[in-house]
Amino acid sequence: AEFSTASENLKGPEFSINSKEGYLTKLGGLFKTWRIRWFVLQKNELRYFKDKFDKHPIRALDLHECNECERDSSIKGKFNVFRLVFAWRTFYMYSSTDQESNDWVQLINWKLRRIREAGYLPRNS
Ligand code: 4IP
Repeated sequence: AEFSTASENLKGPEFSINSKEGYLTKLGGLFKTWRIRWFVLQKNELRYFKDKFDKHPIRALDLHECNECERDSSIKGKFNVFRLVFAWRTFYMYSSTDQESNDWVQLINWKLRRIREAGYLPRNS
């Protein structure tokens, strides 16, 4: 299904209160470059796009496979960072405000708790 990103008020029906989208600056994998990307969290999937109007995500992350999402203060000179830990990679990203990062971390953790409560444990590798 499609949803409009043109206005905050024009979301499709699947874009519930448990969804979130916005710009985050993320760290590259092997090559450590910070890039601004459009992130969309829907159901148990976090996708990021090169920009807001792209149809195809750069990557879709399945939260079933996520081990942890926490605020992170290990990166010098970057504020509001949080990390998303998978067996195969840890993603680092930050938003422009402390509140915004907390909102992402809280919503993702709410989803992670629900996944755990449903009995799902991430694979080790
Ligand atoms: C890229 O650096 C971007 O940071 C990519 O992020 C990242 O891929 C690449 O990681 C990194 O090399 P340049 O833009 O300078 O080429 P994005 O995909 O958001 O554009 P990830 O895996 O983080 O998406 P490696 O692991 O491919 O080096």
